Amino acid sequence: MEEERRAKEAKLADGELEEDQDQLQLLSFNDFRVERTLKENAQHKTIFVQGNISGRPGPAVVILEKRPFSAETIQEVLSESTDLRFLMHNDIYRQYEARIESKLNAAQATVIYPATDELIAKLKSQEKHFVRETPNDYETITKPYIEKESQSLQWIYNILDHKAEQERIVYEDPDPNVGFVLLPDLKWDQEHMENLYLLGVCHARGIASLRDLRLEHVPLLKNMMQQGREAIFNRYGIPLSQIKTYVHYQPTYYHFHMHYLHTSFEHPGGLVGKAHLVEDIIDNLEKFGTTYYKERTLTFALRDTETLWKRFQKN
Ligand code: G7M
Repeated sequence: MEEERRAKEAKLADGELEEDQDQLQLLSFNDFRVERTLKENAQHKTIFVQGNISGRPGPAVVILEKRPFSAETIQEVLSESTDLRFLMHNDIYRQYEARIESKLNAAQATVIYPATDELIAKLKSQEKHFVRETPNDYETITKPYIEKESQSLQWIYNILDHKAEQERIVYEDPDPNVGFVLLPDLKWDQEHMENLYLLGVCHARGIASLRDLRLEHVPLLKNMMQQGREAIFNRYGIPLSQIKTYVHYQPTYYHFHMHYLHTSFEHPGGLVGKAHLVEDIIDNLEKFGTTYYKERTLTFALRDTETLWKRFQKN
């Protein structure tokens, strides 16, 4: 299964195969059958569902997230187009269920097909465990996992080669050493500035993650952080001091990339045990030397369904 996927990826990279998933253009969820709910979160107004698309083998995952209200359309919401169903009255307090017309009440839907077992395991809500990864653990446990079992990087290569999401690019520096592509993260609807979330993907290949960063990468880090923030300010008007930049360790995808979020957006990916501020990374490399991340024991959280957690358990 894993070998098949890698062989297909190699063919795709060589242009021998047309990307058949590109034919999957859904107009509704008519062909989608729900199998199970992987995770739901009332606070974030999200649900992660595993199911099947009729006529297509293997599982698909749908992630639905209700979009926040926006000041621009609130007058349209608070108009005769919204029906009110009375729920209760007490003194000055009245509660209704508001039935808002569908175009003002949209949800963001992300469809992942075909969804790998590893990705499903990652999305499924599970207990988290902290792991302390020594440099030796990295060589003997994490590196073999990255080489054999980590998620495909095809979507990243498609972005860098302008084969996908080309029209969404906010900024690009084509330099092969310090250059990168900046574009909206899959999670952002590009409308609500308080949820602003972009991704910077470097052109340089061979930096799998934080672990591989050395002093020679400081110009890349500074360039991605500074130019990325300036591009966000130029496009969206968010002050530089309100854009936080961090990288994940462990990431899901092992091609170096940076997350850019509005400071008001407290995404779970920004928690301790996952997020490393870019300013701190630069400082550590400059003050403590090029092998800082090579020699450190790094601590992070993994879900107990993740393959990497199982690999750490075996050792
Ligand atoms: O944990 P890690 O640092 O690997 O996070 C990867 C980020 O890439 C997440 O924030 C995802 O939402 C984002 N992402 C994943 N995919 C598959 C895509 C994609 O196809 N396009 C874009 N723009 N972002 C993606």
